Amino acid sequence: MSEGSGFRSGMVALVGRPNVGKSTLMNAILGEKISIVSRRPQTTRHRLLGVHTAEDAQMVFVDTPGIHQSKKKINQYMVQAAISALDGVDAVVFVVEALSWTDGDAAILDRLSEVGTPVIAVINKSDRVSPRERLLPFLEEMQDRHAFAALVPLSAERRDNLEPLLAEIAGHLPEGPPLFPEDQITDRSLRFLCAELIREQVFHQLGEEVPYATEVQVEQFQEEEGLARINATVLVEREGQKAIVLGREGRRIKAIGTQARQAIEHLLEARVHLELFVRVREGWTGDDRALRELGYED
Ligand SMILES: Nc1nc2c(ncn2[C@@H]2O[C@H](COP(=O)(O)OP(=O)(O)O)[C@@H](O)[C@H]2O)c(=O)[nH]1
Ligand SMILES: [Mg+2]
Repeated sequence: MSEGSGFRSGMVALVGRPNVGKSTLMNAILGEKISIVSRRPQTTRHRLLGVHTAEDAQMVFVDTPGIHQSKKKINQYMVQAAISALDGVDAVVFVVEALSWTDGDAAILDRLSEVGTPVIAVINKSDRVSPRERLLPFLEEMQDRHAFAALVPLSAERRDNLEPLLAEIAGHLPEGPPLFPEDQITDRSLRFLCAELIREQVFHQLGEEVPYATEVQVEQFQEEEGLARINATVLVEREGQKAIVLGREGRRIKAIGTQARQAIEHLLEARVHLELFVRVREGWTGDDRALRELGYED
């Protein structure tokens, strides 16, 4: 990329309260699932980069855990990860849910107002609003709340109206060469993404508090001629949770493994042999050392 070619590149933070669709939006833009999604809040735990390279611009999205209040150590880690993602970005995409403005949104907007970075508001889940005119008063209220660089109603799930958002973002990026090779879509390893796809199934298949007490670690990851052999441990905090993850006659862990294997096969474009083990690590969500060992760094 020669100088003055007009190519733009930069970093874009995706922020918003839990469950508004930040990860869905990043996956929709990338056309590839790299960030896991569920109906429940706080599915995303780590900062994750998603690289979108177009003809004239490269935008590096920072998907973050949602910003919310909590006393639990692991939750504080997640909020810190979200807030530090605002450092040094060229634009912020603030995701809210159509027709739903909460105290949580207001608290985040307060923090964003302290940063000098342009903020683009995405009004997600617009597919739920019909007729479309019902959005207009909400858009007007949004306009009064902050001098947003733009307001973009869209549906991340249906990949509807993403283009205006991408054009808007590109306009805020400085001229410069790509930050990542154009075939790279994330900063995370396949190993990490596989662990996340297993964790996503825990979120999908287990109710109540168990997913929040669960972590997944890939112990072995071997790729050979179109076949990947993966061994992973599902960590929980207590014996009772282990029994739930295993399920009667091991049926639950088997179903988790089957669904996760399919998702991993899709990601790797290879056949996958997946073995899952369940282990108890007492109180890991409140233990600094355990959190560090499991990759929750400051
Ligand atoms: N109807 C609808 N649901 C969506 C849309 N985007 C995300 N969702 C759903 O909202 C939930 C939370 O999404 P997720 O991306 O995990 O939210 P995050 O916590 O902000 O990352 C999931 O059940 C998604 O399927 C959308 O555009 N329309
Ligand atoms: Mg998320």
